Amino acid sequence: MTPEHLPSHTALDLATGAMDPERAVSERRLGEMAGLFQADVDPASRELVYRVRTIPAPERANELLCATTVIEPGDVDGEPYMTAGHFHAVRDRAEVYVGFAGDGLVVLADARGRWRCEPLRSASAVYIPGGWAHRTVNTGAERLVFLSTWIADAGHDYEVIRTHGFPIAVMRRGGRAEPVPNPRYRAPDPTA
Ligand code: S6P
Ligand code: ZN
Repeated sequence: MTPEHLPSHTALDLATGAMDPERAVSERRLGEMAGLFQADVDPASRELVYRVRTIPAPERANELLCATTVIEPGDVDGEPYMTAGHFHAVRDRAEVYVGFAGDGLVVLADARGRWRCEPLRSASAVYIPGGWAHRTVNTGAERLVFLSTWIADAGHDYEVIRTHGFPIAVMRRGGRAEPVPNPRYRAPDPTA
């Protein structure tokens, strides 16, 4: 029999993404992101790029997972700090992001190579349809904080993004962050 999942409450700190009660936190350091930025990064770098806190739920299609992400301000040779980016392992699983603080962009791409860039900031929501890979970029000078909620059996496929990249990269040019073509992008096989 499926175990019962009971209601719960979590207080959210909109400025920091912290949760009460505190939840499992995962951290991504710059060195672990070598190969994702346009420029080389020191694989030994322990600099914090982002932190994710997730409210636990059974990873079933009838449940929702929910997490806060906090991306630090910073950049690698003009490319702002960002998340690794992923497709959902179950490709058709959708997701919603709600911005709490800071300024950012969500870069989205599908297996056909179509892409979009949607703004993410306080009081904005970005809808991520199934089949669209997503990466969040902190284009501001402060922390970017947002909430995400997604179908709990979605899982994460980081490998396609690590090996193929996104069609565009976000770069700072003349004081503003904008999408530019990614010369290293390789379109994934949509039939795979
Ligand atoms: C999960 C959702 C977010 C990201 C988080 C970190 O489906 O999209 O919670 O996991 O923003 O990004 P990434 O690409 O490292 O998972
Ligand atoms: Zn996701």
